Amino acid sequence: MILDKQKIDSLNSDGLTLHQNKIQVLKDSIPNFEEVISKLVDFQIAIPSWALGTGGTRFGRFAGTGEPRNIEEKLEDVALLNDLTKSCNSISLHIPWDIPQDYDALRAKASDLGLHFDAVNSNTFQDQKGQDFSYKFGSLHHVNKDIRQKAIEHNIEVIQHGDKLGSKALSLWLSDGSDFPGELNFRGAFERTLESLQEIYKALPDDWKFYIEYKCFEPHFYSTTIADWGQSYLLASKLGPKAVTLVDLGHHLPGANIEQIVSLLLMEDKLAGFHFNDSKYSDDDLTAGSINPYQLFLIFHELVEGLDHKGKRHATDIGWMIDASHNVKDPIEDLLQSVEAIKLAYAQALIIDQNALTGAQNNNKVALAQDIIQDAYRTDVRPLLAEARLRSGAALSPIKAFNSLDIRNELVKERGLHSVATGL
Ligand code: LRH
Ligand code: MN
Ligand code: MN
Repeated sequence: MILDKQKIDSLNSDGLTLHQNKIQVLKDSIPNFEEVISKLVDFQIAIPSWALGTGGTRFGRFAGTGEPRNIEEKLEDVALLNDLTKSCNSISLHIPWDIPQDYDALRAKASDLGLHFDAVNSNTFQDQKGQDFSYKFGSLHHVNKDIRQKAIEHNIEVIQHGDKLGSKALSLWLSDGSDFPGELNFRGAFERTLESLQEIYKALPDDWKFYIEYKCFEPHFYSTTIADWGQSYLLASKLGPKAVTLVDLGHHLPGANIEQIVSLLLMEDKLAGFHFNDSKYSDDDLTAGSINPYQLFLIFHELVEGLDHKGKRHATDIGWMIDASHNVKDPIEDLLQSVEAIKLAYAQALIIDQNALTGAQNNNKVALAQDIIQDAYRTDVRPLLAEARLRSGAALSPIKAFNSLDIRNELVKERGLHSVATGL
């Protein structure tokens, strides 16, 4: 389904007067107003192919309706998201949940839709049909060299798929770990993982990055071989400059100060980027900003400050992606909410008075420092996002547009009620 631009324009004109009143207030009060708007226009967030169908949990999945049945339809869903927001112009594929067939045709379709391919993800956390070996006891850290080799080869194949599609990063989440004390020699597991990663690293094209994601637990419940940012950072440092640490917000122990982790990784040029989501307990994969929007804002505060300090570009020098999906919401609406929450946190961070904050910090004015950042956090920046969307030809209110244009029912008409997203 392709969105009719005229319908978006007509919805936008309905809400225009109210928007103009709201934006005027912000124009008058934000000194760097135009700079903020242009940064918001530039800021794009990749959509993971697996979030376009309902995610489910280990206890079951309640399928949605009109889910995309193949990569082409997944691209179409991302294009819908992008037409509504002009904030998500790429898709991240997961191999083998997505297996590209005709690379040229896929690239052409993506470019017709104004999209490109973000990082490609490998998968050695599941056995695939017909596989004559098992990842039950791990993959890249496995004690058996042949199984490690299979996992290495899979990652190299994923690079090859991505290369043909124009991706520039391999994203690796290694589920390898152990469930019981005594099961695993930690040092041996780490050394084998490093050796396996070195083989994969050798196959990376020069202009690629290698994202190494960490996760504190699950599917294993005693140890995980890449459990935290220290372990990922150690591997990334030993591997070389192309290897960097990926932060998935749901992959930390409760209470972790994620913003401080982000600040230090950025300082060391080792921050790959993000998998945005939110959680109350652990890897809940809830909509970004749905539980703790203040944490998201504090993370963006460190990002903006750190990227500016390094003279790096916000939009392109870090990999921004959503990794959230759930059982109960329409996946497109859910992703629209995540995109909105991420960009709100970014906008709030952009309007912090950095000079005043540095002054307060250098004079130990604790209450003042808190007030400065909370002043930005408590500003209603929703009209800034709406203005950025208006200027880029997107919808003033994406979720309202999704519902008034009855997009899900249009997709059901095309794909049927019971279509199931591949890989889920
Ligand atoms: C692991 C993880 C990882 C992806 C995705 C499917 O929990 O977040 O980023 O592979 O799940
Ligand atoms: Mn993730
Ligand atoms: Mn996860």
